Amino acid sequence: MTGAAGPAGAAPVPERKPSIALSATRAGFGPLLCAGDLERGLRLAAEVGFAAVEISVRDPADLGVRRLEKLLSALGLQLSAVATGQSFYTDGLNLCDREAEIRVRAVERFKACTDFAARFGGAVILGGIRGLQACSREEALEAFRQCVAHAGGRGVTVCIEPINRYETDFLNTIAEVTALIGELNAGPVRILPDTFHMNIEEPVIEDSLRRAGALIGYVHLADSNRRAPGGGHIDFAAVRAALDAVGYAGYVGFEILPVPDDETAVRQAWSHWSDYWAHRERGRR
Ligand code: LER
Ligand code: MN
Repeated sequence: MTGAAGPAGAAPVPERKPSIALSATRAGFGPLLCAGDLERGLRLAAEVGFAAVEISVRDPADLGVRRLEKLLSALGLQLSAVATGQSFYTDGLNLCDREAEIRVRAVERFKACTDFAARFGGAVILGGIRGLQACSREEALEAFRQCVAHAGGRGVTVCIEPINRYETDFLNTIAEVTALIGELNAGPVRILPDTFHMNIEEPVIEDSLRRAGALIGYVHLADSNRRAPGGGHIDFAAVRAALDAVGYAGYVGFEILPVPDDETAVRQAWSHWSDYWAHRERGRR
């Protein structure tokens, strides 16, 4: 992947692409834009300039795949990733449930989301679908291994997201996910750092990003209050510098609240991208 030229004598900045998180369905989980009106979200993302969208999917069976293919292609958008948390938030399917049968159903749903991601060339996110850890660590690892094996067979990367302690009791930090990836000892698995969660869990966000290094496979950007960057107090210049330092070249996905409303939030995210990232990278504009 070619990078944009950096300052004279400096290493080139890796190319990254902006994406924004939408939802096909109305979601209990807040930071998804145009939830329940995916077409509006796709049109808005494209009009504003995004190169890609991340779609939070409850069950891929709910979605018209052909229509989505047509829309994405007509709008010139890529699918950066499929988010899977709604399977837990809406349907109670938890990869770490106490009941083996629920874990099996959660793995099946994750596989269906992975097949959907494969069709569009995106990654699949393993975040909220791990719910609260009610099974043993070995049982959780076994469920994760099945998810990763299925994804590997389809050329899809699984991005495991550390999520803050107020949302889950399992895998809150970058260090915990790094250790887990070592234990899984299976590919293709990467870490998905989300700046909102990192602001709660990591002593110094940029130091943890540097430590994660080449394991970073996708990034979620949101400010300390889940608004678009600039709405809170995270230092995004430091975040960008850390991603530059580790040579991260991949999607940078905004996962933000529809505050004050969907359209304003999409535009605020784009304006942050333009101010902090796009002048150093090749976006669509
Ligand atoms: C999902 O990407 C996320 O960040 C979590 O807050 C979901 O629970
Ligand atoms: Mn996230």
